Amino acid sequence: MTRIPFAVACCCCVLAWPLSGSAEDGPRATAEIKGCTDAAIAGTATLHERVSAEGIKEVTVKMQVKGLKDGKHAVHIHEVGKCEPCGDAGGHHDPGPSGQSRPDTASDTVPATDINHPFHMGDLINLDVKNGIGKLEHTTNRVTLSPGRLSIFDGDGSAIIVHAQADTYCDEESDLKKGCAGGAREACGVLRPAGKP
Ligand SMILES: [Cu+2]
Repeated sequence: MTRIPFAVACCCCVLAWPLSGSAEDGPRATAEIKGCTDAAIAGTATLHERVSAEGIKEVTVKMQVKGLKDGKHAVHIHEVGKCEPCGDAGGHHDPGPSGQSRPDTASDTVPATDINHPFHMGDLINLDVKNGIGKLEHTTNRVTLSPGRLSIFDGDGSAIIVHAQADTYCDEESDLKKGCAGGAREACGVLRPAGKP
């Protein structure tokens, strides 16, 4: 006689998500944030794409990170889904067609002619750290999680980087100088597709 395991019948229950979303709900992503060198830095980032009434894809980024110094820290989506070491995340996500991923070139004798910063597609806002807890919530329509030219899930993926200092949102027309986009890389997380929470 063949017996069917009793537990198999229950596994479908967890798939019954509450109907909190709408037809406009898009994909989600997440990243586990870790310090580049300091193991005390840790946190998470969650990203959620929605489609506006006009058909614009908007991605809400939420982050919480502990272990950073109080103050503001630059956050960007970088162009490669690698964090070990943090330098492997490359420049700022900026698929182009005329992208220049390096934000600050003041030390160059011949500056790049096409500096997009602070308008790289992956440029976000500063993480604000108070009493050791950093928080960020920001909605951008410069990137998508779904496939397309601005998708963070291109061939080599993307990572989210937290820098040691604030992004001054320096612009080549006025105030580019070394470190103005946040300076050293302090924490990093590889962005991965995620299901509903
Ligand atoms: Cu960055």
